[in-house]
Order: sequence, then structure tokens, then C-alpha cells
Amino acid sequence: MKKNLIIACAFSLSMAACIGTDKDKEVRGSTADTGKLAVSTGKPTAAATVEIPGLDTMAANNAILLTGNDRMQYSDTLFKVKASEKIKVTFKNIGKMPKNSMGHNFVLLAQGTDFTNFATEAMKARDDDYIPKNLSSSIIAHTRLVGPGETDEISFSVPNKGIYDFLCSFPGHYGTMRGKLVAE
Ligand SMILES: [Cu+2]
Repeated sequence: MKKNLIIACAFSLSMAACIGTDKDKEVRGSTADTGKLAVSTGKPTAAATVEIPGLDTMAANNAILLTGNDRMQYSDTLFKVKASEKIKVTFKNIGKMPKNSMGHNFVLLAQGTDFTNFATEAMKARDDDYIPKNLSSSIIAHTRLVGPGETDEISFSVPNKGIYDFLCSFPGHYGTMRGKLVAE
């Protein structure tokens, strides 16, 4: 029960909501048993311990291959990378549906970004392929919106160790097309 709660927390919309107060961090830090990770919460000095299933056994790989399909799914929702080193994301839409009804992208958010707010603002940015200009400072990197059979490649790096959210910002997709990039 407790474990389920922690897992749900790790994948909830906002890490900040899970992390809570300093007092909570101490409690969480003392009870978590696997997959411990120092997480930046936006402030360089703030850290908490969270649990991500499968993270311990993953090797860091800065060459990310990711696909999206017609069922609004990414091929992976968890990546581990090295911070401060070049990361290359190759993202392909392997679906067949038209781009205007099932386009996909990969948008990596800066730590501390309000995930739901970002997704909501992105929905309004149809003319900019659902990349909200008013929240550009919240975006570390993004691919273009790709249609069926199309691929885009981007390179970037993340400055800090910690957990970063990514999503497809096409309207309605973020519920299933979302994941975490963990930098170590
Ligand atoms: Cu999508």
C-alpha cells in the first residue's frame, strides 16, 4: 500500500506536490529503500528522495530512441542520462493517422515547471505546433511535431542532475504520452 503510494507519487503530475515540506522529505528519505535519488526541486540546494521503479538497474544512455504511435503511446517513458553531456533524441512517429489528428512531439520541461499548466497552455498554441511561446523558458528542448512516418532529431544537454518531465504537447496526449528523464 505504502509502496503503491510512493510509486503513484513518483509519476504524479507535479513532483513538487509529492515532495511537500522539508519535514516530509526527512520522513520520505528515511523510509525509501530502493531507487533512491537526489532530486533537484528547482532550487539547487533543495533535494528529496523519490523512488522510480526500474531506475536502479538502468544504465545511463545519452542516445535516446523514442517512438510515438496512433494509440497515443510513447515507446518508453523512462530514460536515464548523464547530466552536462550531449543528449541526442531521435523521435519517430510510427503511426499512420494524419498529423493534424495524431501528430506527436517530444517536449522536455525545465525542473519546477507546472506540468498541467504547461499542457493546457500548449493546447492553445495550434499555430506554433503546440509549443507555447509564452512558456518557452520552461522548455529545455523539443522536437517538431511529426506526422506518420516522420522523424526528428534534436541534441541538447541538461544542466543539473535530477528528474525532468517530458510530454507530447499535442492536445489531449499528455495523459498517456508523458515520461521522465533522469539525469545522473
Ligand atoms: Cu502525441
